[in-house]
Amino acid sequence: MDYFLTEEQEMIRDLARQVAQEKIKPVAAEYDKSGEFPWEIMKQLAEMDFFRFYLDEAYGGMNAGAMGLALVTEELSRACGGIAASYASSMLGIMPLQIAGTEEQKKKYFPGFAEGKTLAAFALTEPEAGSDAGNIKTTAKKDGNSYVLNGVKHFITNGGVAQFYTVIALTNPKKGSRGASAFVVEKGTPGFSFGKKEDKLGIRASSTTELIFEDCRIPEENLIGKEGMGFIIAMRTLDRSRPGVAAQAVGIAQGALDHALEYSRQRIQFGQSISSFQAIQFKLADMATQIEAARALTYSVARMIDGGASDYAKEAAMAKLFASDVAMAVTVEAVQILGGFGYMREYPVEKYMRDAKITQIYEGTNEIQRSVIGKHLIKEAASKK
Ligand code: COS
Repeated sequence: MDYFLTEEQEMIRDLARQVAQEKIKPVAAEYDKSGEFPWEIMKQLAEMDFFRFYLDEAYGGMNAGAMGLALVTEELSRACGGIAASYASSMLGIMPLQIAGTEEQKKKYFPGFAEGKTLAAFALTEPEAGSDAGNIKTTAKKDGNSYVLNGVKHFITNGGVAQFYTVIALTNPKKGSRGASAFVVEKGTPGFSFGKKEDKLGIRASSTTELIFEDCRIPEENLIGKEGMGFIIAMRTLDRSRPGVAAQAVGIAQGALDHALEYSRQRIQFGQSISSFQAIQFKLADMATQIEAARALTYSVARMIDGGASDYAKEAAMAKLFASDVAMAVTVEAVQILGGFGYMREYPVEKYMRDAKITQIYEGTNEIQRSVIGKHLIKEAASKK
């Protein structure tokens, strides 16, 4: 389908596709097996200016917006969902600063990020605050010109590898989520350490760890926005990042379809290639149609964000929900087309199925996305009366 991309968007997509197919695809299985962080790939992406795409020109960026980020994330995911997650989570990490950071904070953190010298991470989730994000317990107590952080964040993508972390913590625990604030915390700050590294089903090239804060003192300048704005900043961050998860899901699904289609043309059974059987053709047709619908929705939401829409929470949730369900369904079908070979680690398709699963879970489970969409529908209906 022709999405009438601008020349710049086509250039970004083509470059991402080339890097993904030439540099990432050949090593995806290796990183999946070892679970090691793809430093070498991140270095190459940095050298090719990939960390500039999503930033404003004023800070060394290229202003490619949500659409640029979606195109890159999709292409990287088509080759490896885990490597794409490491890249996209870094963009997630800077979003709170883009939304509510001061000029000083942007000038401090963005230029190095644009050059690919630093990675970032976003830390909201805690053991008792997953879907119920308002139930965080980490505290940030004001003490003179500092805040002192105590608590544990878990399941943090880019944990340990990022140089700076945007962290949501309670400055007024009595107020619950309305007493939450956002901070930037640098790796190496005394009292800030990393706990266990998770051993995951999929996206194994990405690093997922606990963050531990024990009397971690940070300067008051590290507050992002105002005290009490943390939950809203976190929700607005997720509104922006969910189309990125949708793009990751589209890419994973497309990668699985690419393999299944190729295999079906090569595989001979009953004296002919299995692609000549209607049973296989119908599967391929459904997979391709679902992917295109997911892509169209994802790009539309990205364009809505870049077009300056003020509220896109519902549409972002729709894209994430739809595309991730498509990714799961398509990757399961891809394994089915490859049959016994699809089940073997020797073939790349089972990895796509494992990588797809997280897109239905992180940055808000699909049950949470349905709840966000439902609440918006009811609110919109009520406001029309
Ligand atoms: N943009 C701006 N403000 C928002 C918002 C959004 N998208 N969503 C909620 N808010 C505001 C509400 O307007 C409300 O403001 P007031 O306190 O001034 O009334 C406040 O935030 C609380 O909203 P709500 O009552 O809807 O919060 P809940 O505690 O019921 O939780 C959900 C809302 C479930 C949607 C939220 O907790 C969520 O998204 N959970 C999933 C978290 C997630 O995605 N985790 C992934 C980890 S991060 S990778």
